[in-house]
Amino acid sequence: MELWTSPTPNGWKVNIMIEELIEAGVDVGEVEIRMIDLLKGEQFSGDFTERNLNNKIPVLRDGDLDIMESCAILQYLGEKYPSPLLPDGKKRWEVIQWLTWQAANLGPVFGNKLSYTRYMEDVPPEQKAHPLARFGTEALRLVKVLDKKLDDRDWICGDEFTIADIAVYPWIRGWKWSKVNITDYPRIMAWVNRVRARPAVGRGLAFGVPEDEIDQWSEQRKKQYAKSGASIASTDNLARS
Ligand SMILES: N[C@@H](CCC(=O)N[C@@H](CS)C(=O)NCC(=O)O)C(=O)O
Repeated sequence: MELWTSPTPNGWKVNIMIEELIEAGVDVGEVEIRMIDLLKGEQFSGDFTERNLNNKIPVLRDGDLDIMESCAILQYLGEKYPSPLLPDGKKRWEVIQWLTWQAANLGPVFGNKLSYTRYMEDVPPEQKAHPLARFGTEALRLVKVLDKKLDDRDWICGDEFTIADIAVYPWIRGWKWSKVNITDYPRIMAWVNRVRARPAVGRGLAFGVPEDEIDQWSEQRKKQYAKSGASIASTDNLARS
């Protein structure tokens, strides 16, 4: 398999999934990772567009099959390599619902909140006020939903860690960067620590980041991410596809 990706929340989901499968004893074979430089706009190259018309990482190639959308990739790998990460029967439908909840709600809302918080320095504050309030309020509503879901369980869908946890975690762990305050939710803070303590999650998060910066970026890396984020969020970039 080949993974075309970058060290970002949507990218890390797939690195974590591969490491979790390996941890579960699955032989996933050789996975060649190709780093896509989003600042240089490599997601708009002809090669990339052939694999993903939507011009966003991550993309997984397996034989002659190209799969875009991080949550579709998690489901694909979960089906290809059966494990508790994607359980069978009724439980599978709970996992698929929460995977879709992440893709349709948490990811876009946290992504927009992050963009207005960190990546739009050239936009006057009065123009950012409404989107910041809108996405900030909605992000906190989603945090409350997650908190309720974690009421009586260690993992989002019950006793087992699944691809739903993998999909949600990279966005929630970045709460300081997106300035969505989760500290009023001890159940979520405890879940974040539980997920982070998994050895495979640590290995997945190490993709593209020096080991001593996995949990705390240096000032230089923050600047690098801010620059890359600003270029991705710019309207010129959005008009390129
Ligand atoms: N819903 C997509 C979102 C993918 C996405 O937004 N990827 C970002 C990085 S986290 C990207 O490639 N951005 C480049 C761009 O927008 O030009 C998924 O989950 O895969």
